[in-house]
Amino acid sequence: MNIMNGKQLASGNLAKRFQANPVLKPGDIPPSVAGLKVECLLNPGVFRFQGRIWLLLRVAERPEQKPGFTSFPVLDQGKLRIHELSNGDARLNLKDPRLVNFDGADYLTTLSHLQLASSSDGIHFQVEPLFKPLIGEDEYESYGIEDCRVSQIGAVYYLAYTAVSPNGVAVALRSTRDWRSFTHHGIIFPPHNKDCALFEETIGGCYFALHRPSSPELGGNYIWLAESSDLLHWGGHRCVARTRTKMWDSVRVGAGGAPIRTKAGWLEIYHGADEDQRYCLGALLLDLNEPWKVLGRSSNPIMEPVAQYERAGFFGNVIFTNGQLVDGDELTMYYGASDSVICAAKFSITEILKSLL
Ligand code: MAN
Repeated sequence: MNIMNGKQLASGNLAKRFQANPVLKPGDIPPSVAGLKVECLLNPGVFRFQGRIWLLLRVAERPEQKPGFTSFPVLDQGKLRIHELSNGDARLNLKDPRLVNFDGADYLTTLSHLQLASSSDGIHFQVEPLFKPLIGEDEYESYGIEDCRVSQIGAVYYLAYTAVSPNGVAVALRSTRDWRSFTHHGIIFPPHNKDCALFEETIGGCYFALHRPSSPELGGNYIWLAESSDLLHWGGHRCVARTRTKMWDSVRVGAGGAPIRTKAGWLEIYHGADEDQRYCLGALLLDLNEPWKVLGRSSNPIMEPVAQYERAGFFGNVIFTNGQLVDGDELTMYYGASDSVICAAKFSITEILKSLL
């Protein structure tokens, strides 16, 4: 049974939230340049390195908004440029707080980069100013880089993240051994694609990735599986999880962090959103040797946005994860709450697996 703020939660909720939530919020990090404000700190990648627990934070910034105007930053050949539009302009559409639509073209309200923070206990994090932030580097990243999944394969950390630009929303890859020098491999899944989680070991000699292409006219926002011999060139595409009408994941689904090896199969925590853009978490269980075979899937969410910090914020009613730590049966999930702050919760892997039966 889960108790939060004295209230008992629905049985579908298996999460034990940290008392210290949020563990990081926008005020905990200075803006990357004068004139910008950190609007949201969210959706961290998670990994262990040199005996510590690390988060790769998504830092979303924009200028302080002046009354009557909407301004947002973009990168123009690596240089920061601010666009400013009058709110009175009939061509401006601000319906979705994450997007600026002007004259039919979409921009993002914030520009995101990635910054490292570390901790000895997984609760108290310090931002690591000596580690350089990762920022958008080329024409495919000029609207920023977001929601990075970190997968460790051998001694190499692979960073699969969302690269946003006028070319669309795509998945790009960088890799590092020491978090100081990086190899930028470019786009691995072209638009529209995001939510890419690389498996941390090969299966039958192949690398595997979950990813989320979107097919707007026919089809939808579904989780696909791909395989590769070098992590750069992907084929063998298969759709493994579609949205489900009238359920909590009826409009979009997308993978969370790297799939977790269990005796029962690969456990993948994923997000699902419904018609009201309410983002919950559920689980998928994939066959250990044939990961395109789905052995189980949550009928009810394992975690729903019910805490105050999950219900209200930059984009309310959102729990979004792209990283976790596993220690025996204990899974520590880090997540963005309401696209505003970073929180954490613990789960028992056994309890998640039982809920799939
Ligand atoms: C999309 C992405 C995420 C974000 C969610 C909820 O999936 O933009 O970064 O957290 O929407 O807004």
